Amino acid sequence: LIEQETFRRYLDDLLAGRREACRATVERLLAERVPIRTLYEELFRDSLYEVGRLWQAGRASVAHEHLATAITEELLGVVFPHALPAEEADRSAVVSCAADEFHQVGGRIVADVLESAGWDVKFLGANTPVVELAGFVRELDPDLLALSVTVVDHVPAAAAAIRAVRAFAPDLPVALGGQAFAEGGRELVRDFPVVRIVSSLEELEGIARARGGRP
Ligand code: B12
Repeated sequence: LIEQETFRRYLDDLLAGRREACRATVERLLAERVPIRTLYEELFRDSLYEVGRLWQAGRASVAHEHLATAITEELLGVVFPHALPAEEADRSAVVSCAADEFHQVGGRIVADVLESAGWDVKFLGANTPVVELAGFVRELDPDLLALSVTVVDHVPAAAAAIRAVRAFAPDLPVALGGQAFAEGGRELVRDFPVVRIVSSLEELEGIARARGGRP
């Protein structure tokens, strides 16, 4: 849905740190009524994936990657008011990254998608310690816990969080997602009940809209 040319220009602006130009592209796409999910996946996600490839190839520096991420996080805040729902779903979720996981953009998108489906969402961001996360879930008693994991080595920390939460909420549905599960992370959480690995925002929206909202 997003034209190649628009994407390339946005990526150039992002790597060069041209915040206003990036914002103008996003505002134009919003005005053209490009679906929010398309912006999340085809613009924000795919441009950062490309930044990652450039970085890995030595063609973008860590500073440029930080710049690109900072602009993206700012733009998520620009898009969010356009994603707000007409009615509330009377469901709540806690969304967090696993302990040690610093990649937080995906988790934030997940939080915004649930919120735009009418859910009441608390997003804890990157690197939430297991004990803190469990304590917060106990306090809030949400309908869903969603955990984001990017690096496969952090899947055991997500598993530890699920174990800690299971001690007082054995039936709480848990949704797991992020790049770690595209590459081997699945094996590490296979034996947990009521845990579902969700691989797309479309699937997440389906869960959010389903009656009862249980994965
Ligand atoms: C920005 C970035 C960073 C930033 C993050 C800052 C921040 N504020 O988030 C910083 C500098 C901290 C960083 C650090 C590191 N990074 Co980094 N980083 C990236 C980069 C360029 C973009 C990440 C991103 O935001 N992607 C865009 C988001 C939107 O995509 P996403 O997370 O996949 O989310 C989508 C889906 O997966 C899904 N989703 C995500 N979570 C969930 C959860 C649920 C429940 C659901 C339903 C869906 C879902 O929804 C999203 C929308 O579709 C990636 C490149 C890449 N491929 O992503 C590398 C990348 C992830 N990093 C990488 C590496 C190696 C590292 C470091 C180990 C580097 C180092 N040596 O220090 C450290 C690890 C730090 C840590 N402890 O976590 C590698 C990972 C390789 C691997 N296979 O493990 C990548 C792939 C780069 C590369 N090509 O090599 N990084």
